[in-house]
Amino acid sequence: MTLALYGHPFSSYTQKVLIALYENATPFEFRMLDGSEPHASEFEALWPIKRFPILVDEGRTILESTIVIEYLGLHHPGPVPFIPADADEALETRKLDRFFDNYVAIPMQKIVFDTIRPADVRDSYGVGEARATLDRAYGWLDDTMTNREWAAGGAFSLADCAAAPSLFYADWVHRIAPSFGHVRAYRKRLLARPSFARAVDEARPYRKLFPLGAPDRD
Ligand SMILES: N[C@@H](CCC(=O)N[C@@H](CS)C(=O)NCC(=O)O)C(=O)O
Repeated sequence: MTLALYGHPFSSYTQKVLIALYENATPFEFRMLDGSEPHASEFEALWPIKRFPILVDEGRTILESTIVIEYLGLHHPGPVPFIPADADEALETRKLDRFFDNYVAIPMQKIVFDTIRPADVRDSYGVGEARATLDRAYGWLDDTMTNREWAAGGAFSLADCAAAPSLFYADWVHRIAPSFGHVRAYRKRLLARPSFARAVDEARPYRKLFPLGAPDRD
């Protein structure tokens, strides 16, 4: 049995799933999406939407990073359960996962993708909205993290897998202000977590690809 993950080490959603795989030392084969064949064609045939990562497990294709992590918990469990057994805690975990994807990662991507558009079709209004969303998200998260070590309030979970790369890159494109001390401290804790530290290190060679220019830190 071989799990195959199609993705790219510098991609935030790929890192979200890599964290989960590394947390439980789950064996898998990494299929690099850098435009080269045969992975490019295989990936497009499996998921015409062409958003990565995707996981393939013995012919079954699992789409969407959150679903991949839920799938790993169900079919390839390890010591770290990404969804708590308690139903209410599970809801909180899924809520925070949605928060990081929808209100941190998506506005962060909006800002990044806008810079690689041709200059005459840039969307400065949309980028302004994305920056405002990030400010509101940082504020809400700062309150939420006041007494929390990990995002959902209990152990390390799916929500932290989502948080780590989204806050990592969001801070690069729209700095988390010093007034959001709980968010900054949480981002630091995530960077110190071995699973995410490994993903960050593996992505270092690609920093020159960052369209806004990677800052000289982290
Ligand atoms: N909702 C998707 C989002 C995945 C996503 O946006 N992936 C980015 C890489 S981080 C991507 O595929 N970008 C390529 C593109 O937009 O063409 C998930 O959770 O897996």
